[in-house]
Amino acid sequence: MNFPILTPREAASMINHDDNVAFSGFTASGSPKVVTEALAERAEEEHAAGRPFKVNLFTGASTSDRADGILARANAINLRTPYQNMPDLRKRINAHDCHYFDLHLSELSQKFRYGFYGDLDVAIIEVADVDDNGNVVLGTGVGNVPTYVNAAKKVILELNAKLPAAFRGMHDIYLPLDPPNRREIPIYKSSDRIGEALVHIDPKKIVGIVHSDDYDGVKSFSALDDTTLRIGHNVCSFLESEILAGRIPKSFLPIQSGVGNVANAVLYGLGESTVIPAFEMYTEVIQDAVLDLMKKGKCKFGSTCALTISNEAEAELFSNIDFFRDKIALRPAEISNNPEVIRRLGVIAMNTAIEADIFGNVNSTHVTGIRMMNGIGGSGDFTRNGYLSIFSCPSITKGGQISNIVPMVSHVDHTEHSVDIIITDQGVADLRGKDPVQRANEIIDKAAHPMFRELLRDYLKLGRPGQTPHRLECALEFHNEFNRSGDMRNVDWARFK
Ligand code: 0RQ
Repeated sequence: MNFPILTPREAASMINHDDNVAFSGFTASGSPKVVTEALAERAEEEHAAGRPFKVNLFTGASTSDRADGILARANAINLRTPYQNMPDLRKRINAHDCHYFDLHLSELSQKFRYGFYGDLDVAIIEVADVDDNGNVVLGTGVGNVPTYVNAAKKVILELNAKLPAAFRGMHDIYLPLDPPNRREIPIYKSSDRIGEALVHIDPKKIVGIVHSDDYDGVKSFSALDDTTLRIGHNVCSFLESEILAGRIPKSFLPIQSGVGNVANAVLYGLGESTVIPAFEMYTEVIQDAVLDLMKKGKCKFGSTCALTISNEAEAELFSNIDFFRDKIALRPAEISNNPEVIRRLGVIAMNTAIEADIFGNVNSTHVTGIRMMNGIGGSGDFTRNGYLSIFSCPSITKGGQISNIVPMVSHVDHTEHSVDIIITDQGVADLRGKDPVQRANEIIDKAAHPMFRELLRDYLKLGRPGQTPHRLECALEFHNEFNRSGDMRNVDWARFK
C-alpha cells in the first residue's frame, strides 16, 4: 500500500479549526472510531491553550459515542447535520453550543453537491480494504461517502481490521446525476443492484491510513416490555388484515422500519406471521432481527444504508459472509431513502413518533415542542412517499404523566396528509379517507390511553366551529400542564369554558 500510515494523532493534526469535516457511516455503523478520539483530544488541548477549535460535521445519520459523543464532550462541534442521537451532543444542541439543522437523510448528499454548505475540507472514511489506486471496500454503513470523497480536499482512511476484505460485493454504490440531467434511479425491485461494489477515491487526496480494530459497538436489544410487545402485535395484525382485505398484495410489499425496540418487536412478529409471506425490505437500517429472519428464509432481501447490528451479530455476519452477501445491498443514503424509488416500489413505511395529535399530525423530533431529541432521520423520506405510512408510539409515557396523543402536536414533522395509520399499545387508528373530526374520534377511541380519552373528547367539544375544530388558546394545554405540574392528567378545561 503506497499511502502513509498515520497515528490517530497525526491524522487529527491535519484537521483545522472551522474545517468542514465529513464522516463515513450511518448510525454507529461504519462511523470512524479512532481519529475522532484524537480529534477530541486536539480540541481539548487547543481550548486549554485559549485557542478556538470547532469543526462543522457532516455525516450520514447518527454516529456513536466514539464520534458525536466524545466530540460533543470536548465541545468540538460548531455545526452538525443531518441527524444525531448522543445524549451529550443533544445537550450541546439544546444549549446552543452546537448549531444543528435537522434534515431528511436522503437530501444531504445532493444539497452538498449543489454547493449549499460550502467546500469539504476533510473526509474520514472507515474501510474494510483499499488498493493502491484508491478503490475502497466500505464497512457496515455507507451514508454519504460517495459524495463526501468526491468533494473532500483530503481523505483520511480508517482501515478497520475487524472488517473482512470479503465484505466486498455487499455494497451497491450509485451516484445519480444532478438536475437538470438526473434520470430515474433504475431500481425496480429491492434486490436490483445498480452500481459498483467499490468506492473510488482519487489517490492524490488520500493523505494517510490509520489502523483501527473494533466492532461498531451497537448495543444489543433489551428484553421487550409489555407495551412494546402490544404495539408490535397491533402492527402485525393490522398488516395481516390489510392483506386479507386485498389492500396489500398477497405477495406483500417491501417494508421500511426504523431503529429501536418497537421496530424489533414488529420484525419478530412479521417473522412469526403465517399470513405475511417471505418479504423484502427497502429500508435505511437493518437490525439483528432481520439477519435472523434471513436465516429462517422469511426475509429474502434487504436494501439498506447500514447494518446497525450488535457486536455479536457483526461477528456472525462476518463469519457467514457468503450466505448474506447476495441478500443485502448496502447503498448510499440518497438511494436507500430515495423518494422516487420508495413511491415506485410501494414501500410500507413504519416509524416511531414522540407524539401524535388527534387530527393526525406527528412530532418525531421535539420534546414538548422545544427540546431536540434526535432528528427527523429518514422517517420523512419514507412516510411522505410510502404505499402506506404507519406511525407507532406508546399511548402514554412516564407512567401516564404524558399522553402521546395530544390535542395539537407541539412541533410538526409529518403532517396529517402523510400519516395513514397510528398504532399504539391500545390499538390501530386508521385515518384513511376520514375528515379531521372523524380522524379525531378514531384516534381518541383506538389509540389514546383510556385515562386521557375523556380529556381529549372534551377538547374536541371546546373546538371553535370549522373543519379542524381547534381552540387555539388551549390547543397546547396538555404541554402547558406538563410544564406546570409535571402531569398532563391535571388538565382542567373548566378555565377555558
Ligand atoms: O425518554 O430515554 O429518558 O426514557 O423519549 O422514547 O419510547 O424509548 O422510543 O427510543 O423508539 O424513540 C421518536 C425519539 C422514539 C425515535 C423517537 C421520551 C421517552 C424516552 C425515547 P428516556 P422511547 P424510541 C429510523 C427513522 C425520529 C427519526 C426516525 C426517533 C425517549 O424513534 O428519533 O424515525 N425518531 N428515524 O420517555 C416527552 C413525549 C415523549 C417523550 C417519548 N411525548 N414527551 N418525552 N418520550 N415520548 C432511524 C434513522 O433515521 C437512522
